[in-house]
Amino acid sequence: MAEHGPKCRAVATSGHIPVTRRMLEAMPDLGIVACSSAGFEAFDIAALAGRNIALTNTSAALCGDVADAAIMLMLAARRSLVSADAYVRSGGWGRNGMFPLQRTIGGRSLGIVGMGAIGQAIASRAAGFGMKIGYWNRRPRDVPWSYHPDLTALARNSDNLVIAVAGGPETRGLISARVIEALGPEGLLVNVARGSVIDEPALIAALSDGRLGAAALDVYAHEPDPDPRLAALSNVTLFPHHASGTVETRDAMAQLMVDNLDAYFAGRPLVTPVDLSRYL
Ligand code: 8YV
Repeated sequence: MAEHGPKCRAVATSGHIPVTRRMLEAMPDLGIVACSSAGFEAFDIAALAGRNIALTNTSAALCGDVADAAIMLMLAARRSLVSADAYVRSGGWGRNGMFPLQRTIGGRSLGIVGMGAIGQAIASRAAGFGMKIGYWNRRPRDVPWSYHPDLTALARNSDNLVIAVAGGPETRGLISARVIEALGPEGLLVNVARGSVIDEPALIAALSDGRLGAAALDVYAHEPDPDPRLAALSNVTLFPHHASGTVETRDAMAQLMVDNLDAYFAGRPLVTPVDLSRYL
């Protein structure tokens, strides 16, 4: 950094790699950090804002596939896709009793935690399944779904709860033991946001003793080595932080990062700038 930093005007990176104050100090001419991910909780936002360095991200490119993955996880958990697949492969179909009946999602309630672009994409898909949709957000949004200012009450009134908020200190542990308890023994918790949003020890305890029905997780407190107790639970469906992992979306994310850099160097308005003041 000491050698090359002074020549850098832009940084292209992923949100999972820290951008620290010390790194920024080594780049006195830096004008933009173009992030290839939606999340950027590893970045020192105060240090970026203090220097007026622009930040761009790619949530606009991935919300469709992440919303699809949330619905996929909800259906996979509710319809026992993983154990059904194992059941057919085992050759035991029709020999060891019937495969158990599952729970429908049509007409059931869905609580969405976070009504940004991803939350809205999840809601419009869930509406197609005839689900009753409520949401929690820091403030109400101009959407046709019912707003619940109290997250615990939303969980209590939801059969399924999907997390779609940004990570970072503001949402750390938002899905607390109390919220998990409110979702209850028939409830399903789906997380396509960040592992840090859930109190994971409380989640594991509730899943283990039946106080929470099931969980379907794309993200974990520890990646890529999630708590092994999660993999040991039959009421958990696991996905390897891959909600945006399609050829089309990863291409679109990379292209959006490049488009932002092009705009910056051409002196045009950035395509997807992040309003840093929202994160200070
Ligand atoms: C990917 C994500 O895991 O964009 C994000 O914030 O968490 C995911 O889309 C990641 O960006 C790929 O590196």
